[in-house]
Amino acid sequence: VKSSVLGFPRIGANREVKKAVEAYWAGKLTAEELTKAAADVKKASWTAIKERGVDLIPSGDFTLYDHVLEHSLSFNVIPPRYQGHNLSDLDVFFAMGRGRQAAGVDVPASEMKKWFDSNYHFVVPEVSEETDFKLRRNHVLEQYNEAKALGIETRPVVLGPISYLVLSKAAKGAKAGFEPISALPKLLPVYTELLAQLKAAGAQSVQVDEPILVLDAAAARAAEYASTYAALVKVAPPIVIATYFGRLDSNLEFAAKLPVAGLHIDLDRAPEQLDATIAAVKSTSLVLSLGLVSGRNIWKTDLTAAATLAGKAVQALGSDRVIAATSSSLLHTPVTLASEKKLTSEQRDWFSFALEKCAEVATLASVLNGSQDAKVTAALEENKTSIAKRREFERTSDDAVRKRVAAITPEDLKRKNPFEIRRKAQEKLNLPKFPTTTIGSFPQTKEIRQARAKLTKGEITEAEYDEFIKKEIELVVRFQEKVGLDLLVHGEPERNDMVQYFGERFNGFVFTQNGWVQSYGSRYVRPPIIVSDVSRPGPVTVQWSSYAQSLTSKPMKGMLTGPVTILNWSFPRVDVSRKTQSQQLALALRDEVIDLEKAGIFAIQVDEPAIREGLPLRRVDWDDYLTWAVDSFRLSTAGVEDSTQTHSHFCYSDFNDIFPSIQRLDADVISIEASKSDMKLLSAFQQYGYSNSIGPGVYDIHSPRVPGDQEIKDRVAAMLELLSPDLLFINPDCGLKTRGWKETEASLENVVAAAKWARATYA
Ligand code: THG
Ligand code: ZN
Repeated sequence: VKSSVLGFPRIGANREVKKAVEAYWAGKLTAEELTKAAADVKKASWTAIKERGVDLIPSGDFTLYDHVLEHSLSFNVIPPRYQGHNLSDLDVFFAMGRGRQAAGVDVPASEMKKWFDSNYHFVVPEVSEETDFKLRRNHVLEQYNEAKALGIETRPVVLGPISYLVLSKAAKGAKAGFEPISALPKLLPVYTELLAQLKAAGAQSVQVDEPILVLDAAAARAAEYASTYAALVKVAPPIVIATYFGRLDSNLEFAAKLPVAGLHIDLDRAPEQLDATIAAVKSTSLVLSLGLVSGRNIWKTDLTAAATLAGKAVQALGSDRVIAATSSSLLHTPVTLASEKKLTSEQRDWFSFALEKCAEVATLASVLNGSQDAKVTAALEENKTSIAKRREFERTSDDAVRKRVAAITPEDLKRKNPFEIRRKAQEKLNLPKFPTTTIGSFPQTKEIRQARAKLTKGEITEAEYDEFIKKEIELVVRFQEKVGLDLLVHGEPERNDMVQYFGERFNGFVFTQNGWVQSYGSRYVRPPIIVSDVSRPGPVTVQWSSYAQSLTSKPMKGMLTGPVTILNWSFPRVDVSRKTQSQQLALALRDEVIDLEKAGIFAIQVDEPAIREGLPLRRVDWDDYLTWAVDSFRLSTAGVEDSTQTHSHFCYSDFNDIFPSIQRLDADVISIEASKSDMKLLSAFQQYGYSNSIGPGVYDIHSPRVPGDQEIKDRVAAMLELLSPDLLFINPDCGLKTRGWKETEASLENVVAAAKWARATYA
């Protein structure tokens, strides 16, 4: 039994890659210096993985921005707008990832999408009939050779051709109905060359990721899989096809017949697929790679249980045909527990970050090989003790919380009256027709970040920090009054991250100091960890919202992050269902909502940007998730009077799948990111007959560009073709925290002008 890791975080133990990349963008680092910084991180990772005793060490998965984008550059899948600017390949790469606006070049970023059900975003490849596929470079080979030069033999990782194309979208100029997968015959020679080069360089095997095999959509691709891999195995090193984040289900039948050397399955997400997989591969020569150590969560693996599970495969197939592996790439976990100085020893003993997971797979393989090595035995014993202690802790539940969850009734999920009646009651807010508002956050300036850093370091007192925050809030309120917005917000200067902020103030969470996980490009998040029952020790946002309200006669909107989003962007506990954790969060938030109302805040927004991302990968699992997810949102918001207006906000979302659920949330007002997807999304809302108020974003805040006055009016006019003038709110498409003040002011002035124009035109 060999041990393997499917991929490793590429951010560096101390966010070296973020720092280097951003310095390069700022012109403070040369391309050579950036390459050197990247090389140092790769070397440190490979060395550390090797030291942990892992047999199959990944290479080719490193990137300065996104691994899917690396493939696009290697395959010459470069949309024409990024070509002909005389840029280096490195700059073409970054231009595709984040856009480029300098020296006569003005190109927007490519679209990003969520990577399956994770909080990682990949850059969507754009393919058309015109795409000139060729092996422009071989980033996998480069990294393989780089490791080899350091004396480290690795197993290169490449995203498989079918997953690559299924994750692609048709480029703008493509013929109507063009499907990227139709380009497979043109892409195949590129993979042939890439893999042949790896073989020539001496790679002993290669990991080819085909994560779409866990989707329903792959069922229609059986023939393509068979012919593609029949061709690739002829030239490639032995191929292990990696699937992750879910179960193969019916796709197992054809996947197990592929003429490759091995198949990897995720037993963290879907342990139930082991028996069927063993049965399917038994009569073949396939090696089975078992994803036993979670790549998506940070809990220590129960090595004894994992060894028992894997033992079935060893028994059935023999130890030569089994690999003990991480369930997926470790990209979704922080680098190492070694950086955490503030966890208690009890807490530290529960967790395992990427490097600790490497040691786990190595130990597992040794155990499965029957090793009598004292170190292995000791590691296994130590693990047993840790797991037993955690189990013991899990029994210390919060009875009050448990009782409250058990006592939730259908009535708790219902507002007092239907929307039509609530709408009348909400006239007390005195909002004009076409009310203007924002999504909640205002620019997080350097000064705000510095003040927070000073507080963390103890350089200023809590009281001094609070004074600073109050001044910021006042600034934001005065600004909104001056610009003429109708429904105001306090701007959220006190928040670091919309999830972390609440986690830090609720019981049941633990925080890391350095547990960064890449979200996209150079943007990282530090997911809180849910370790026990969740409750709210006291009001969290009420003091800020009421202070803001005290400054103005206009209505102030309270701002909360919803239960499903807090859950999806945290590391959840695994001893209690996600549904239960979501209900506990919902109850904590419900109390906050009611406290805001008591404090005189009569518009309250509960954001759920991650509700779509949490949708299960298999359609048969949707209903269950959507039921508890929507119920949790309702539980958090339904405790208010008819006259209190509830809002919610969604972004990064493909709503088409979940319209009935959006309606069932029954928020009085929703704001959505619609400015990019033209009006298609809105016509879907119209067709679906969405009945509550809606604020489709009138401009894209993800770019510093200021939308023109007329441009916004045109958008509003187009929206009014599809939506009732009585229900339309006018707002940007997302929070403004990543924007600067200057463009924010100019843009919002145009938003207000458009609303005034609409009031006059549609009076
Ligand atoms: N919070 C969390 N997850 C998210 C978002 C979020 N996932 C989706 C989307 N929003 C991702 N967007 C961002 C945008 C900005 C940043 C991170 C994710 C960001 N991060 C800071 C950085 O990398 O410098 C660190 C922030 C901090 O200090 O905490 O700016 O909003 N959970
Ligand atoms: Zn948003």
